[in-house]
Amino acid sequence: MLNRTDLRGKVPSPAELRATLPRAEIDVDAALHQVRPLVEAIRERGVDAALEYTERFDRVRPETVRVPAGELDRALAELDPTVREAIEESIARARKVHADQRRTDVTTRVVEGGTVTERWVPVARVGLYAPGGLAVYPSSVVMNVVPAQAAGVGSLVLCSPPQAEFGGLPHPTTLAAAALLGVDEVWAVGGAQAVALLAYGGTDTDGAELTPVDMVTGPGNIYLTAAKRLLRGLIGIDSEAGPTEIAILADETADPGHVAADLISQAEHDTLAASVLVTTSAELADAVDAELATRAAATKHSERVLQALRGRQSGIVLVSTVDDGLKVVDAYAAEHLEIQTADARAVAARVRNAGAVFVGPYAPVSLGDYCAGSNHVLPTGGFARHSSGLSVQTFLRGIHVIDYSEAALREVAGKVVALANAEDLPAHGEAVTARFPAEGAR
Ligand code: HSO
Ligand code: ZN
Repeated sequence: MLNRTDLRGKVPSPAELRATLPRAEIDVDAALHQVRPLVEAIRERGVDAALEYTERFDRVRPETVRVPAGELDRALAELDPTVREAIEESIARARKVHADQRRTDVTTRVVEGGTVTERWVPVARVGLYAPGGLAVYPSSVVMNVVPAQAAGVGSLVLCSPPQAEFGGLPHPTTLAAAALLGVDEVWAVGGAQAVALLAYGGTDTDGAELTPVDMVTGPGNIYLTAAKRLLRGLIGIDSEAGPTEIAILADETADPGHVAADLISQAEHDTLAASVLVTTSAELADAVDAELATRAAATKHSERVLQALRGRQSGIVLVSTVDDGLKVVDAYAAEHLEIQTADARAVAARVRNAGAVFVGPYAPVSLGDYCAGSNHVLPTGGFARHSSGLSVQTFLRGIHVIDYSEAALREVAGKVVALANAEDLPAHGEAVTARFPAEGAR
């Protein structure tokens, strides 16, 4: 079922590995051309333009783009109690983890009378995006909102596309999740339009104002990603989200049924989703393949799953040792990495590149998607080599506060002048010596 790459006895360098390992190619640049006029139109004509694009792409035109508060209450009242309890559990666990991520301000006494403090200040206003369409992601509402709230972001607005079948409102479970999280500003706008409207702001058909945001986070399709890329700078963005990836590093101790179920779980997201097994055991590889065949045929989204598993982005990589396997998964830098080997904890501790690591037989990626307490907005496409998933840190800025006394400045004045002169920027030095005229310079 899965493509095989045999690296037994010969693991190439990380750079070579990156070139050979399966990975979906997503051409965001191609989407930029299509998104640019849309962004321009929304900059010029705000909500009117956003509604035109909404009609074209979502085939529905909401009466007002701002979702009336009563609709949030209604969605919550009508939410299935079992789902409500599950969302509440997901929120509670995520809040626990994210509360511990809060940073405290640190003051360093550099010299007597001279301190530098790093003050962590939340972004003032953030736009969060929850996709609609094919999938409904109330869990992504949780994963975006919880860290922003834990960081202390004062103003949060959620955007999600309007759905024709819900009378031009976003999906009711998305609205209910927002209500449970205490987010009361929700706008029914999706994709690239949402990012542009959040960045530029606008006036609704009934006069309600959308105040521009400082930052936009949340996963979406390639057009949304293109809009984020175009507007980056005017607004801050999280890392670009591509199709979901799961890599599993397993040895002969892994249960092939579990491995197959986990590979399928992420393949369910998208035909471009990547499911990669890296294993030291050819027997396990065969057994997983067999399990995949039966399970993929039986699962609800069979067609999508099969396409993802058969795609060039998915596959099995055979290696000689767990050490070699670690080299492979580090080069791949998966969004999600499961370790299903003997002594999984020790192996997991050696991983350098992954969005999140799931340790041992009882930590499937689906647990992390919903209820582990960890965040599920994670770097894809190998970005885990240099980026992290969403966290409280995403929504904080560190401001350096420099506080020096006269004596402390005097003590280092000569060094500043020397560096200024070395850079041929003497006015920099003069800004210091001007404070000490008695010392001879001005
Ligand atoms: N696995 C996805 C998140 C998700 N799964 C949402 C289910 N719902 C990307 O980490
Ligand atoms: Zn998932």
